[in-house]
Amino acid sequence: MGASAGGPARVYLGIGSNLGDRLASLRGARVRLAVLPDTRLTAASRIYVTAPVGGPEQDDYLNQVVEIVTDLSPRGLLEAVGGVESALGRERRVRWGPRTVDVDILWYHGLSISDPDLEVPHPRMKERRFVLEPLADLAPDLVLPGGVTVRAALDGVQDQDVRLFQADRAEQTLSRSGGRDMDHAAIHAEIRELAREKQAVILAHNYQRPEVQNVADILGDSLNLSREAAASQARMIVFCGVHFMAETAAILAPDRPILLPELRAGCPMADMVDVEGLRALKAEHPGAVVVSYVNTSAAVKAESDVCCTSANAVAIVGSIPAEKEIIFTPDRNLGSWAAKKAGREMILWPGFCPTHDLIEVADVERARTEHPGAKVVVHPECRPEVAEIADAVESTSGMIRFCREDDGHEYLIGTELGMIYRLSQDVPGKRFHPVTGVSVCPNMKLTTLDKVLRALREEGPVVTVPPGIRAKALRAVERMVEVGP
Ligand code: GSY
Repeated sequence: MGASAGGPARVYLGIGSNLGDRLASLRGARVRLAVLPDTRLTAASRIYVTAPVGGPEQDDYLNQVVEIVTDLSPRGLLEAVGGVESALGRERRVRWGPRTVDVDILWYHGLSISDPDLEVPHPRMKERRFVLEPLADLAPDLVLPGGVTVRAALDGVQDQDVRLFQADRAEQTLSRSGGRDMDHAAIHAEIRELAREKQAVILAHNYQRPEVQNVADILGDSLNLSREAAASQARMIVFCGVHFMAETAAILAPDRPILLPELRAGCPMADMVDVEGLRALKAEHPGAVVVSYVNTSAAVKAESDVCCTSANAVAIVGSIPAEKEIIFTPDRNLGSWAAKKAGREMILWPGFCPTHDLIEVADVERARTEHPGAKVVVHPECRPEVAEIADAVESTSGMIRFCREDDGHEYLIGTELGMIYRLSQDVPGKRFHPVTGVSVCPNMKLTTLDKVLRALREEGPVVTVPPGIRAKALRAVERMVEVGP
């Protein structure tokens, strides 16, 4: 358990190296820290070249500070950090002298510990520019013992020799492997650094690759993320998801660039409904209310009366006056589930999500045999006969809530596979299995860490929505919000 009863602890670690391939040692330390149990590496400072403080004549150090968020206790972390040091060839704890790597716990969630082998905050950090300079990259306003901030403490140590490490590290590491097989932790650190420099917020959908989920500031479903985009103070928004999601963010946050790291990441279900076809259906049913799932293009939203999500579809459908006809687009599965729950008949557009529609009753039955006692939780984008035999039908955010609050321990999840990772992170201590391993959305998986880094560097590709369409689409989204969350 971390320091705070309320959640994981934020920790700053100082990494130094002045022996062997110093850059590789820093990278190795970041990689290993990022994969410690119950730990996320959330930021990394720039790297500094620093003259050795104390000891015999020796090479300059490379120094860096990283931020992690961890559930490990201070002692658990100390032990884990020792393991990282030994794995990187740190042989013994010499007080002064060359070392392949040295990892110090500088600050642990504001805790104050004074034991012989563990002192936090680090007792000498206020006097060491090689610590303060990189720490100021991440947390200049962090208050150190004595009430002084990192920024203020730096003023007192300006005489020490500390230079920024000059090489363009991202360029170097990317070109080494052509950008393909670069390790996740290193690129993660580069992304976090650039996001901080550029004041960008990174949003990732629950179906994204685990390493993309790990690098994000905020995770969620498409509408939550778009709302976060609108509420955020960030200068730019990196949307790790598919095209209609970035469009929805652009509808709600038109004043900031919305970057979609992979422009080809589309949604086949959203593409199944087009403006002309919808207009033709509306002409056949004049007076019908058009309810469109957020998984539609901005142009289709602009043709719709009200939007819905998988979490609020039943409420939206139920809010429409009984005498009105309803056209529901584009998902026939979500539509028929919402119609049944709300007790309404609807004209269903014949679209579907190929990833969810692949899940069959036989898959549920097989999974139940393999995991007797596990509860089946499926997404309403699944076929009606699959939803029918499930223990619960929930949106992605609903799945997290359900599995957290439910008294069971094991669940079979019928949705895109990324959700298994999301659930295992958000609902620790319970077991999650996919109903079938085939539920992979190839579009969601197009976004990689390399592409997130490139999007941040190039500040593109940017997704925009023409103002005329945006105004109409916004009206449909706002109507949804008026009905409820
Ligand atoms: O305390 C960490 C190891 N170390 C360092 C260091 O990381 N940087 C600099 N500049 N000098 C150091 N002397 C020691 S010991």
